[in-house]
Amino acid sequence: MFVDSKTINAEPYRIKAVEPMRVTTREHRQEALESAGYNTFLLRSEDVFIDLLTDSGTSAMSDTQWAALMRGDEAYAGSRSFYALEKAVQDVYGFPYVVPTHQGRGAEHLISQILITPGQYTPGNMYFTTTRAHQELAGATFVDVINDKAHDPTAAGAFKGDVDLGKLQKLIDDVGPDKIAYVNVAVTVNLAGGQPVSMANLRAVYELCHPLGILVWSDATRCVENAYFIQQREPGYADRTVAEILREMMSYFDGCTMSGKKDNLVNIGGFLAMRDEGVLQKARSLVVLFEGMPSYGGMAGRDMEAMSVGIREMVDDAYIAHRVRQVEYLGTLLDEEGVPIVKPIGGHGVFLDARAFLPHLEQDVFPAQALAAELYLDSGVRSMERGIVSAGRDPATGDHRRPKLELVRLTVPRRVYTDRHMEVVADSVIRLYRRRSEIRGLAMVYEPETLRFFTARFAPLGA
Ligand code: PM9
Repeated sequence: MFVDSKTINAEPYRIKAVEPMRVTTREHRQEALESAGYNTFLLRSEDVFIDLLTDSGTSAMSDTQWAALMRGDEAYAGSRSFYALEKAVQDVYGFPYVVPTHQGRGAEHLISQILITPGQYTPGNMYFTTTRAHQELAGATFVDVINDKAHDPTAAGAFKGDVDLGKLQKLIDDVGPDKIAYVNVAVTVNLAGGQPVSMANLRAVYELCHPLGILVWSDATRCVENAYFIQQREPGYADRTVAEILREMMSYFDGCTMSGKKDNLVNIGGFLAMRDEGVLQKARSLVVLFEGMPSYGGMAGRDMEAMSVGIREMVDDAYIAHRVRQVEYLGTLLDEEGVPIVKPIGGHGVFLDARAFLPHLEQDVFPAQALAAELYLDSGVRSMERGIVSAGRDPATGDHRRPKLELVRLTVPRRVYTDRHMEVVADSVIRLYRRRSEIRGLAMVYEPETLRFFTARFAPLGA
């Protein structure tokens, strides 16, 4: 029988090794949740059934990547594996210079230290936790210049990650180009629900900034998913390969930071890539201080080797189409039952709109955190809060930042789970939605100073 690969989203790979998962009882999960302080980050993974905490470092590597590990050159300096990585980045992203880092935030740290003079501004299309933290550490003030639709979970739009050129222009007029350290454009936008940026918008940002001498950098962490959305949605790109689209996207940037743990299909690693030799020299002197030699930057040779293979695999059209369509499948199952989710469905996960899911809970009792805890309790599915807890506190006022988006992210790891797992997840979320009025808020009982979402602890509020 003819099988139509456009309607049946079959995995474009066979499974060669399996990792058993543990089904637990509700009593066991209750205990585990209490000892984790109702924070899904603090659960032990062996207590989790389906782990949708993150798509970061959770990908399944291919047989070619596992084979590449054995080719890893662990020389302290001048490793062959570095040159394999450098060549892959040059070929696929188009940047001539590469500095490896242990993961994405290592690259964010270096570029923030290099490009920011204290007192400057770093506009971006919505904040990301680690990115903003490093910008603030270097003395910058982040300014959100994403279009308004991105803050509205129900607004339609093919490219809800687009920069609002009016907002960016206004900031430039208000503070002057010299006060802008660089513009940081994330593709896709994680905290907006994995929403993509259009090619037209990337081009327009570049055309606005370059004549003024303002640098434009990219957080390219999920740029392949973004390229796929451009192929599917933007006029003129349907016949272009994802690889071609990605090269064009990157041509509008002076450089990028990259968490290799996502698109690059590896479990650890990252890099900084750029066109300017001056920035390269500064990055090389800083990387020695914070990460390691410029030819390994905190990564083992074997990890650089596997990453160089992952960079080439990630632009396979069949792979990326399957990956994004699997996320869409999960979102559609929920949407069909009326569960409020961020729409359109993004590239790396489905985001539950906790405000609409739990309208009886004020944002200060952490509805998304409470929903993530409840989902774990119901089925052992682990998700992540992306709302008031993740947003942290305003350094100037000390008060909570209260983002419009109060979300629970169901993040789908790459090449790991099947559609049957997606059905189990959807089933549990739908069950919770039907008894949503019973879900209670939380109180924060321990709050660390930075990036509090990783280690904060909570307790349930009384009935
Ligand atoms: N993202 C995520 O789960 C990892 C944990 S949350 C801090 O989504 C972007 C867009 C990311 C990202 C990590 C990083 C940092 C930068 N930009 O985790 O340091 O989504 O490799 O990358 C996580 P590293």
